[in-house]
Amino acid sequence: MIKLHTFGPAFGTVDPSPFVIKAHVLLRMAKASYETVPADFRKAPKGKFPIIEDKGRIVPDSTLIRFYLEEAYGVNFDAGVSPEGAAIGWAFEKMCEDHLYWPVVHDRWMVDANFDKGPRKFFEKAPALIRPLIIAMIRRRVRRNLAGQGNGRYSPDERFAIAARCIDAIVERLAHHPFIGGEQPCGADASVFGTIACMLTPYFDSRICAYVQTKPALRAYHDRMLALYFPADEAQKAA
Ligand SMILES: N[C@@H](CCC(=O)N[C@@H](CS)C(=O)NCC(=O)O)C(=O)O
Repeated sequence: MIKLHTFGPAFGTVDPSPFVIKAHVLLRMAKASYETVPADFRKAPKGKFPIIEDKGRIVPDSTLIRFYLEEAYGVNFDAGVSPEGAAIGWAFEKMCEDHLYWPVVHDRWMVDANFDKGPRKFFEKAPALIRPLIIAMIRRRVRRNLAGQGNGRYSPDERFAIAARCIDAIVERLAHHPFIGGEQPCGADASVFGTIACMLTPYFDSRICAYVQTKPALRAYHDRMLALYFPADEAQKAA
């Protein structure tokens, strides 16, 4: 059985990482049987998650996991949409991963109150004596990553304005289609859903997430995806 390395569930979502949520959805779209195991950094060749283990192979990176499932299991994630829908979906996916992801990282890691109730929990198992050092080191690394990517160099208003434009683009697309590629879910929905799920959780105080939470279309999209791929969670929500 495929093993998916995860961090979650945490902070009101299936996983704190949108990329791990994406991998969950891809595996469910592929109807693969899989189990989750706690993220093991010693096994992560790129030092990031998700990774999957399958038949003695380790596959890192959510997009490479998709490619692997396509190749090894003959899954066509985009069978339900047109080539144009798949292309548009791909562009939205990469907008989510390479842009919208970063303000979320910023707000969780750089805002002290959010960090204290969120990512700080990841370090609870570190030895108490060196825990503050590890936390300071990792937070410095995240700050460097944010600056390297560029998002960390924006003022709060700039960061919000650009992210809000991305959110508006998703809302506009979903005003015309129930899913990002068209009438049926496609591979990109795994990623867009993961991003939106991480922004809909009210757990963190974040201006851009609060903006997402004002968009009924995004809540409806999230719930459609949840009903399709996480029916048990959907039932819990309704209860
Ligand atoms: N391109 C990667 C990105 C994955 C990624 O950034 N994962 C983050 C969690 S959201 C991670 O594992 N970070 C751990 C670290 O950087 O130490 C993918 O699509 O899987």
